Amino acid sequence: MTAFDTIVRGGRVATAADVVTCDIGIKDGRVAALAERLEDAGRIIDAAGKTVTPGGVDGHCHLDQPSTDGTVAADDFLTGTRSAAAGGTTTVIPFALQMRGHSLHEAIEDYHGRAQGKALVDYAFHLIVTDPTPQVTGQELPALIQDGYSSFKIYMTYDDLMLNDGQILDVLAVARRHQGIVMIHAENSDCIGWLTERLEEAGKTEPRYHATSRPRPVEREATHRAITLAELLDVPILIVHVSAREAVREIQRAQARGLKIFGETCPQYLFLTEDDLAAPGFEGAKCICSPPPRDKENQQVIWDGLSNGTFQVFSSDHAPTRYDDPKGKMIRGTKASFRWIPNGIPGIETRLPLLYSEGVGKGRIDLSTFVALTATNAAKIYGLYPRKGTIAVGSDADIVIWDDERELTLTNDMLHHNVDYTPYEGTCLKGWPATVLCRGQVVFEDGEVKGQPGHGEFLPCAQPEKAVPVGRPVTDFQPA
Ligand code: DUC
Ligand code: ZN
Ligand code: ZN
Repeated sequence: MTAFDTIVRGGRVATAADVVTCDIGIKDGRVAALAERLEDAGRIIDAAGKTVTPGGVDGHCHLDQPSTDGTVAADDFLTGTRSAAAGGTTTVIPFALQMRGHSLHEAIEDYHGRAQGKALVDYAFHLIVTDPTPQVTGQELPALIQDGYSSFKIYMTYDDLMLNDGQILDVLAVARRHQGIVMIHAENSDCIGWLTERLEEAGKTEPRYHATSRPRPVEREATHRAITLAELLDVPILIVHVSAREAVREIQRAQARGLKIFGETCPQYLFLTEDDLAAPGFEGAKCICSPPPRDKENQQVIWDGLSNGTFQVFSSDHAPTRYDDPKGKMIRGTKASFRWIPNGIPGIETRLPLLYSEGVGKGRIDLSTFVALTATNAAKIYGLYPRKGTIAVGSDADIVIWDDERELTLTNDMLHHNVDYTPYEGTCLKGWPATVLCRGQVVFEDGEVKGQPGHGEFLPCAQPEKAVPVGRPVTDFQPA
């Protein structure tokens, strides 16, 4: 019997707090020791000169999620978690969607079935609440929070998902009373509907008009309203996939007033613009997501929000539909109005490498901020910390060893999802995961997925950690 199953030797080990050079001793899937030098293991992985970070926690992705328009999600729990592992993500938190007229328990049961035996990495579930009946808010939700489903997303847009303000307050009240965390998709539905009709009347139906139909004030208004509702009940919320600079300012203003408002953003708002939706022919459909990508100046505001503490979480919002597929982006043909094109882009595998290369590599954020944004804060907010999101004695041995010197041009061929494109095709990056461990097992190594379907375990989520920092002084914040 060896003291350790595996030792990761001599890496530059980064957590959200520190960067130290040390050995990591792994036993029974957990970190058993951190020390200058450890001996006696079945396997030694040489990480000398390499950066070592906690496995990523993707706090927002959609896997095998049914939709009401007939489109089919391209990734299920097998292909989605295979892609996650290859990109350094060892915990995913997709959504169990409540269909209107159905219970939350039905959604949970359905999702466990979808994940069972398929996942290569660990997973938890957020709920999507679309029908907050008295039974749901009075009984189901409080019980589910206790059972490990402590986060729930609600929508302010999409006809089949959205809640009105009274319903949002009902859900926020449950979160306050039972210490759940509500994630809010903030866009003003009526404005989008009105603008969409005007655009269609004018014959402006190509993919690029998706962005025109969801301009930045539409996001700002809903963000402001969501914050107001949370303030009324004095309850923390997390605004998901923040894209517009005006929404960023609303969050900063709220944080500066001492409100516990968390912000999440995604790679698409750093690397894409609305011009990508204007690609020739129907190609712009590949980059349709909501909220839409904005302009170049806006990208800088999102970078600033990552470095100055406005955003706590950097997620993929991986929402995979194939492009050249009658059940995908082309469901209504290439002449259909933008309104019918399924929203969402793939990104579960590219999330970490994009931020590592362009954020850490280019000096926009430091390594500990990278770890906080991609792993630690999501683990804290969703009640998985310190089991997930850090490298500490007792934590799961979820570890990424980076090949810091690898230079590559991203192509869809090298990715492991089941989508026929990546919006980041041709992007030049430096740094890619060399070895990825999930609970001590190698799930990705030397460009090959080594993980086994079924290795991934379901993780019940505790109530959110209160210790996630928000409202740090924002240096570029100017009160309007
Ligand atoms: N927007 C969402 O709200 N969900 C999935 C994809 C998208 O673009
Ligand atoms: Zn959303
Ligand atoms: Zn989403």
